[in-house]
Amino acid sequence: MIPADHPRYKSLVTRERLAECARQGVVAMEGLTAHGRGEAFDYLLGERTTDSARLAARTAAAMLLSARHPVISVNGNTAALASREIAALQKASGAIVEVNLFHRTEKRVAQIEKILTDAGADVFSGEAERLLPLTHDRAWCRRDGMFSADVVLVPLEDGDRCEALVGMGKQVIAIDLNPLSRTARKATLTIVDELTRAVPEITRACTELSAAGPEVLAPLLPGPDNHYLLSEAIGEMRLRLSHALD
Ligand code: PTJ
Repeated sequence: MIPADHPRYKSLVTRERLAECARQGVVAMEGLTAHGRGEAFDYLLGERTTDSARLAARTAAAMLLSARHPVISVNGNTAALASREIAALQKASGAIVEVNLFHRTEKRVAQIEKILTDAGADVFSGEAERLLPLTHDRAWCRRDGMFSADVVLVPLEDGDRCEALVGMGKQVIAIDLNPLSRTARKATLTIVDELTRAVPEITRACTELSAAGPEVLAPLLPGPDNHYLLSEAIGEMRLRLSHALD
């Protein structure tokens, strides 16, 4: 039992949720180490959404709303931490939600699809094929889902698939707390922010931009250069480190 007045309450509850989901097999054991890496970078960011991440989230919203066939890719960590937030983003953006796993088993795919459905998402399931140019199991996706997408949102990605999707001519939006990762550098647009802060931020922007009408979308695209967004995130971290002991 984690006491609600613990100074690291949110972080500890999040870990507890991930550990429980790992015991059930929803989160891969490797997903726990991936989370730990994310936490370390979030410390450096001050565990808050920065101005550059907010700009990236708004651009991501414009990309999703302007897309012909937008897809949100979901893995174990994302389902464990943000399934309700993903369902809300789907409603606001009109994107397809599809499960895509690095440590893929049919059992995990079914478990994650159920978590998403229970949270209110309309999950694109059905026959998966080995369609992406990758030697690992992230190659499995649906022909009318991710394979046909023009814009793909990939929270907590591995760099390989991000690179493969970009190589296929798709626009890739990554959410990754590590601005140095291959994913962050290979994506079309990277939101350097924590998943559970970034997804609602994109949803808010989708709702606001949809209400404002299509003429407001065009000036937001193609949006800031990804290199600029990463250097702003690194700058924030450097600044916090330089004042760490003040
Ligand atoms: O569920 P599966 O089988 O698809 O596997 C998922 C993992 C996460 C194990 C797989 O995609 C993986 O190995 O990912 P990586 O290569 O470790 O990359 C994960 C990235 O996400 C790292 O750069 C972390 O810094 C970042 N990260 C971790 N937790 C968060 C995060 N970024 C945003 N929000 C988080 N909560």
